[in-house]
Amino acid sequence: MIQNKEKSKGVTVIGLGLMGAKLAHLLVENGFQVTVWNRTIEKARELVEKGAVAASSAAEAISASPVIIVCVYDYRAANEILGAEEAAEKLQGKTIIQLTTGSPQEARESEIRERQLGADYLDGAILATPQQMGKPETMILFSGAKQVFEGSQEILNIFGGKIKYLGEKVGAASAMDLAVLSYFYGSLMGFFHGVRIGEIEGFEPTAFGELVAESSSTLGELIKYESEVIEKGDFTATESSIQISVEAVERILKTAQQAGINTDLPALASKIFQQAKNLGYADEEVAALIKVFRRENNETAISGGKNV
Ligand code: FVH
Repeated sequence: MIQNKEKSKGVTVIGLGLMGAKLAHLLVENGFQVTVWNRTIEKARELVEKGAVAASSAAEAISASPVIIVCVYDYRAANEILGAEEAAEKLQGKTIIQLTTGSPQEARESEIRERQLGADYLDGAILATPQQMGKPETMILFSGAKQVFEGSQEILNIFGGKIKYLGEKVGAASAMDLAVLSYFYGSLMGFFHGVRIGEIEGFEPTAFGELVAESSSTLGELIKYESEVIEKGDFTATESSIQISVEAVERILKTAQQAGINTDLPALASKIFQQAKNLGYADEEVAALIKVFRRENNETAISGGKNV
């Protein structure tokens, strides 16, 4: 249980968009003394009605609390806010918890800049939507100074049950966030193609959506196994060979071509698997596809060029 003195120290939230507002609401609901600022201050109204204090400027909001949570559209916006002269001079001795989505390089640059202004800095990446926040399964990744992470636990635990610290390399949280999003968007492209296959065969999208949801843990286990194969570097076929997948993606591509539906996804998958076959990995475990992704001039190899 958070001691009242911890809560009374207060927290500032900068950015009251869909996510920032949710973070502020969670803090208010858990008894913290919350100061908020947003470029469009009207967004603070509901929070003020619940007991938050709306600062008239970002500088005033920074002055109000020892911990500053930033959750705005991108790092450019964050840097504009924190870098404005009157705000920057208030950062001395503060702890900045950056929850805006960014790149590992932006995280590294931010840590340097904020430390130069005398602030502690922690970089975070939220792997959930606003409505999923504050739940036991909500995952947020953090990286940066371990001492700052440990000192912020009471606040961070308000936002979710799976608070993961990835180490002192401050770009780690953003890197893993981008990796998770790569997997997410790749799966999403596969999902949309699957919906189209279902639709041409008379299935509603929800029928397919339920199948995906029910099979997600099995798929997750396979992905985890293949990650272990990649790490070991022994690509002896044990679960599923690349050749099996070459055939499978060809079948998906042919089905799409015959049905006259969008072929972008299966065409891309087929190109990459064919490249693996061209490189002689057909009889290896499907994880061997990583060797294609690790190559440089992919285009030459994909087109079956000599340089393979
Ligand atoms: N929403 C989600 O599902 C995702 C989940 C994963 C993490 N993201 C990241 O969280 C950051 C904020 O996202 P958001 O959903 O709150 O975004 P919006 O609702 O669009 O609100 C954007 C806020 O940023 C402010 N803002 C934008 N540009 C500026 C600027 N130049 N100067 C000052 N503030 C700026 C904007 O202010 P206003 O338009 O209300 O005046 C909003 O407060 C984001 O990095 C996600 O990737 C959320």
